[in-house]
Amino acid sequence: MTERVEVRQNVLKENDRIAGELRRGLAERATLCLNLISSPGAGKTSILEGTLEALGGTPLRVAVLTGDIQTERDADRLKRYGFPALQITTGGTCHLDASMVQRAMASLPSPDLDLLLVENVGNLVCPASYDLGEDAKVVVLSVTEGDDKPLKYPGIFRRARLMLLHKIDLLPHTRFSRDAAVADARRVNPEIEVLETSCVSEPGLGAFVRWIEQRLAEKRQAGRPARD
Ligand SMILES: Nc1nc2c(ncn2[C@@H]2O[C@H](COP(=O)(O)OP(=O)(O)OP(=O)(O)O)[C@@H](O)[C@H]2O)c(=O)[nH]1
Ligand SMILES: [Mg+2]
Repeated sequence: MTERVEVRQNVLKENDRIAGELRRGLAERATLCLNLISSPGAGKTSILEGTLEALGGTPLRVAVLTGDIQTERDADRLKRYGFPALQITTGGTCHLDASMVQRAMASLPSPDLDLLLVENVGNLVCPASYDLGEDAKVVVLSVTEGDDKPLKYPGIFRRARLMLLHKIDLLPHTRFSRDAAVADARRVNPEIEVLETSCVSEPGLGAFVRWIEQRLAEKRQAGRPARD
C-alpha cells in the first residue's frame, strides 16, 4: 500500500468515527439530518430556500449548515427565513467532513432540532466519500447538467437515498432524457427514490417537502421507546 493511500484511509476512518458520534447525538434528539450534494450551481441553496420558506409556518425546529470553499453568500441567503443558518468555509477543501459539521453544530443556538439540513460543497465526487452522520444523502441533478451523470459519477448516486431531478422547468430547452437519467441512477442504485423539482415553476418543491415530512415522521417513530 502506498503512503498516500494509507493516509487517505486513516482520514476516512477518523471521519467515520466522528460521523458515528454525530449520528448518535442526532438519534438521541430525534433530529433528522439530510446532506444535499450536487455539482456547483445545480440549485442546492435555492432548494433549501424554498424548503425553509415552506417550513416557516410549522412548529419544526430547523437549522442549516452550508459548505463552500469561499464566501458566506449561501448562509446570507439562507438566514432570511428565520432559522439558524451557518456557513462552513472549507478554505480549499472540496467537501465537508464530519469534524467540520461537529464544530459548526456546537455554534448553533441550540442542538435541539427536528431537522438539520446540510448543503455540501458543490462537487459530485469528493462529498460522496464523507459520512457526516446524516440520515440520508440527497443528490441534486439539474437537467442542464446532462443525463449521463449517474454513470459518470456513480459513487454519489449509489450512496444517495433520494435524487432530485431539478430545474425541471428547463427540460424543454435541453436534450436531457429523464428516463435515461432515472434508469442509469437505478442501475447503480436500484433503491434510489426520484422526485422532480423546480424553484421557478410547477411542480415546485412540494414533493420534496412532503418527502422530508415523511422522513421526520419515521425518525420520530424510531426514537419512540418500545411499548411493553
Ligand atoms: N430555471 C431554474 N433555475 C434555477 C432553479 N433552481 C435554481 N436555479 C438557479 O440556478 C442557479 C444556481 O442556484 P444555487 O441554488 O445557487 O445552486 P447551488 O447548487 O447552491 O450552487 P453552489 O452552492 O455554488 O454549488 C441560480 O441562478 C438559481 O437561480 C430552478 O428550479 N429552475
Ligand atoms: Mg449553494
